[in-house]
Amino acid sequence: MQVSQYLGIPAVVVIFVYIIAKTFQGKKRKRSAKPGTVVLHQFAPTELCVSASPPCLKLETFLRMTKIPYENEYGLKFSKKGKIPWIEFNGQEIADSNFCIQFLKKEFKVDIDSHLNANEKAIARTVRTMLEENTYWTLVYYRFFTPSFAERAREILFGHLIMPIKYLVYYMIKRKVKKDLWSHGIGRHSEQEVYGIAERDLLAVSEILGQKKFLFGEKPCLADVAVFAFVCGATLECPQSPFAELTKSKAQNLQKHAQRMKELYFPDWDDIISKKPKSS
Ligand SMILES: N[C@@H](CCC(=O)N[C@@H](CS)C(=O)NCC(=O)O)C(=O)O
Repeated sequence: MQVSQYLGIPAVVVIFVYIIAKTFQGKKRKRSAKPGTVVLHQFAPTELCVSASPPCLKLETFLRMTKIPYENEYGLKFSKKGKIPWIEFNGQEIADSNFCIQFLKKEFKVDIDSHLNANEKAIARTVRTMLEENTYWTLVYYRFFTPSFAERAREILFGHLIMPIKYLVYYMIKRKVKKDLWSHGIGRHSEQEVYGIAERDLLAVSEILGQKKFLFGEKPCLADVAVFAFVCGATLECPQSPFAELTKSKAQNLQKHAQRMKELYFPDWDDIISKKPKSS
């Protein structure tokens, strides 16, 4: 017997819309932070990663590198553009990690790319954009369409919801992700082709990095932050994935690079993940 037969379809729809609204809107959009402090809206840490989301981890690492005062607001409150992460600063809301970084660079007069020459800046942008606009989607594919990981993804994102709701919400999100992957184009390829794309992207980054400490020498830049964020999300968070395999074999320098970044900017990594702060 279906629930709708007990309650009627309109009641089921109303309850469902109510729960979804509560889940995604939160009670209060803005939180009060001290003037001059950035509020970073992002997903809560998992037991493996400070943030499983590359754009979130990139933005938090940038804040730490530049020593900009910030507070985390963990949850599923999406920006006006419909994505996470986003920031609030002195009453303003800025969406999209790259627009947040642009804003913060101006506001705090910081530039983590100032040591790069014009050619390096061009390569850095190319690396970051490839990881964020192309390789990222191979990770989304892995997370939502590898059965063993999909279960974990459901718990990470919606584990705090009650039993049937988390399955329902996850089912809807998975359908949306399938459409997103199709629209991007990557969703039209076979699994083998998708991971082939990921491998070629990551090997390109690995080649540029070579034996250097960071992409352009001794000092990390924003592209290093993007590499770090992607590698953590794809390997620490997904230890059984083809990405993790690659960083254990042909691209070991990427894993070492991530470890270096982690030691520099997240000495408290284990502390953060062991406390498992919850979404608000
Ligand atoms: N270009 C954005 C990408 C952010 C992004 O893709 N966030 C994902 C989570 S990792 C998201 O919010 N997805 C929800 C959606 O696409 O509807 C940024 O750099 O902030």
